[in-house]
Amino acid sequence: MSLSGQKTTNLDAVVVGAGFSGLYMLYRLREAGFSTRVYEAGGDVGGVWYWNRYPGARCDSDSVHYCYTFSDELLQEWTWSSRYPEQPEILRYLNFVADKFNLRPDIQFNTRVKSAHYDEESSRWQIETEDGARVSAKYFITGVGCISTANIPKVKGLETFQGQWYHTGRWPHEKVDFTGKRVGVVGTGSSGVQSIPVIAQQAGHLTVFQRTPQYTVPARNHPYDPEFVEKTKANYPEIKQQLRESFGGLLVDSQEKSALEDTPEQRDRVYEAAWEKGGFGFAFSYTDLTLDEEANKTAADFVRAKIREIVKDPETVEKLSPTYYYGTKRPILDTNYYETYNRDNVSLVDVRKTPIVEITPTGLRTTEGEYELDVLVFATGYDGMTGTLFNIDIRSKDGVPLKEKWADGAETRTYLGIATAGFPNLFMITGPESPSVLSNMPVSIEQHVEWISDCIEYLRDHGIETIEPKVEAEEAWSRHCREVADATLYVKTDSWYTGANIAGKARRFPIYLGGVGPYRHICDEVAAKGYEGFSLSMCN
Ligand code: NA7
Repeated sequence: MSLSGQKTTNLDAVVVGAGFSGLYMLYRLREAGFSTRVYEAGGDVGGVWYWNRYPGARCDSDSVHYCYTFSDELLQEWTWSSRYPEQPEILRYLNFVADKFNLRPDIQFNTRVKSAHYDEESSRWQIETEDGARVSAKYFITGVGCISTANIPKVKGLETFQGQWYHTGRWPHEKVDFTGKRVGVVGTGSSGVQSIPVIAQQAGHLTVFQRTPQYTVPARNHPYDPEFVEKTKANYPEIKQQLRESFGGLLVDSQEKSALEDTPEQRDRVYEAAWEKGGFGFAFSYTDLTLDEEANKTAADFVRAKIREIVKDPETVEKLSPTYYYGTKRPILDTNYYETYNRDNVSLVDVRKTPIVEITPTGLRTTEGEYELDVLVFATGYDGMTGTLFNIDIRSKDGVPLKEKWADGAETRTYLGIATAGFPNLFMITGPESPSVLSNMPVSIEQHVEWISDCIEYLRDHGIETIEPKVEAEEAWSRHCREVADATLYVKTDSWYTGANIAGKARRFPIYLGGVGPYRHICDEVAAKGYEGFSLSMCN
């Protein structure tokens, strides 16, 4: 019994989140015989694909690679319609997975985990949900996603707005009708770039409020032809292996050389071919685009030239032309993004030059003037990487909140991006300092889930009660992670990767850039050496 008189449920594992991570974690743990419950804040499965229902939302890794590969049967049964399907299709896929493996009975929806405190005496996590239920679990596993806590700017006057306003990551289930309306979109990251061309087709007038212009490359989405699907399904064992060994969890044509080894004419041909093919291949055209300033400039110049070629109005070209290092914010894929600015019903406001002052009952006011709006869309992103973890009051064996442990310093401080010292039996799927958001997420998720479930089975089979990183192993990993990042241009750009989009957030680069394949080998070696770098304590 808990102090409140409520009965405490005892489980082997509690998993937070029923997206790609949580669904597979549940499947693996249940298969291994562990009693497991998943808590999910949303009303159904899907994670990011449950919440992100904005117009134009779609994946930007090829769908045949943006999926689970753990079940051959699943790979054969599910057929993707196109290269980058829209959100409803991806959500249908995750529902299909949940039904196929009968996962729903162990998922509690509409339930947010409020706190998870480690109790050293019982060697268990004491978990409380927002509705007051208490659960005790040996293992606490977060599958909360890296970008799931919406960043809604604290603009004066939002509560006075008489129109409708939405955040792309908290989109309503009902269709939002923009027909004939005066719409404002704030933000031009992936969500803005995907939604702007679609909204523009319906809106009476669309005003885009842009703070940082972006490099974006055509997605070139297209339906898959049946022959391609058949061939892919036949080759999945090989594809799966290639994805797992690859740098980014993607299969792209990349040239294993510096951009500076080619002549300007050769480079143009390479970039043009990648532009025509569409997708993330452009970002991998050469090996040093995010390493070397001069190499980077060649890709940046190419995209800026494309903007000049596509967009008719010179003033808009000027506003749309990015100046940061190409690829150091999340690369974006689009369908007719730059072209959209040639429409008569679309205008672009540079809110870096003329900042947003307030939202009024009838619109949005910048230092330059007021824009009358019926609908306002915030495509303003997320408190990424740590935001959602910090929303849960996670406390160490010494009662230290995770948020406090990670408050200061140049590094987030994890071991392998999976665990953190002081928090025994806590596992983070695609946690900070793992490849996570700079990889094709399902590939990284599968790797973590398999590593974690293998680890938990090992603990059980060897009579081990707890596992926890040694401080020195954690320090070495965090340092390695930072050193790899410091050798790149990523750290020189303000982005949600570095936390610069959230006021007061520690500025770091909590993503491992050593590559998905090499990272997998590091993790496997740690396990093969009996979980080297972890302290293991035996059951009494
Ligand atoms: P992003 O990529 O963080 O983009 C958010 C955009 O919103 C970006 O253009 C921001 O400008 C802009 N922003 C944020 N706050 C403000 C304020 N206060 N005023 C004006 N503009 C603002 O989020 P997305 O949802 O597009 O994409 C998230 C990830 O989802 C994406 O990277 C993929 O992994 C999928 P900034 O660049 O910070 O100047």
